[in-house]
This record gives sequence, structure tokens and C-alpha cells, in this order.
Amino acid sequence: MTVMSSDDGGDDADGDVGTLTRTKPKTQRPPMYKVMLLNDDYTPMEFVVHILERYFSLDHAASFEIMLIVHKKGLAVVGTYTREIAETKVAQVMEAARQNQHPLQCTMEKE
Ligand code: TYC
Repeated sequence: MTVMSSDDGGDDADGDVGTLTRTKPKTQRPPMYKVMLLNDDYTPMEFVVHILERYFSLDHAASFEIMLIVHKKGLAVVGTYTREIAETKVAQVMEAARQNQHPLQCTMEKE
């Protein structure tokens, strides 16, 4: 080994047993979590729309569309966040549902 210097990762004259040199720097991305709303038979549609507008920064039209997807399909992903943000969104939705005595459920799942 001639081109590598002592601590560049090569197994060379200095006797070290290095790891391969990383040519492409590893970009660090945190794990992401999908936040989902689940359908039920009792939560009013308007309440779900309000939740989507308030906690998921969606405009009224987008909120109404996603609410209808949940209503028809049973669930929908309403956003994707890092773990802490996703946990906060789930807690906010569950607390708002509890305060208003609606059975609305919000869950998260690692992508
Ligand atoms: N299915 C409810 C109804 O008919 C509406 C609803 C939509 C409930 C989405 C929950 O996540 C939900 N009133």
C-alpha cells in the first residue's frame, strides 16, 4: 500500500488495520414516522376537518379531502414527521378528541 497514509483507513506499512475510506459522505437523516387518522362511526366530519386544519397545517379543501379518504377507506396518512413531532401531533389530536368526547383515533408508525 503506497498511496494511503497512516490513518486513512488503509492496511499499510504502519501496521494498522483500517476500515475502507468512505468516499461518499453519509448524510444523516432521522427516522420518519407516518401519522394516521382512523375512521369511526361517530366523530363528526367537521371535527375531523377542524383537526386537520389546526394540527396538520392543511387548508380547508385539503382537510376535507383527507377527511373523506379516511371516511371511505378507513384510514389515511395525514403527515410524516420525526418521532418527537409525530408524538406531539398524536397527543394533540387524542387530547382534542377526548375533550370533545369523540372516539377519533390517531396513531403513528415508523416508515
Ligand atoms: N365516519 C365519520 C362520520 O361519518 C367521519 C370521520 C371521518 C370520522 C374521519 C373519523 O378520522 C375520521 N361522521
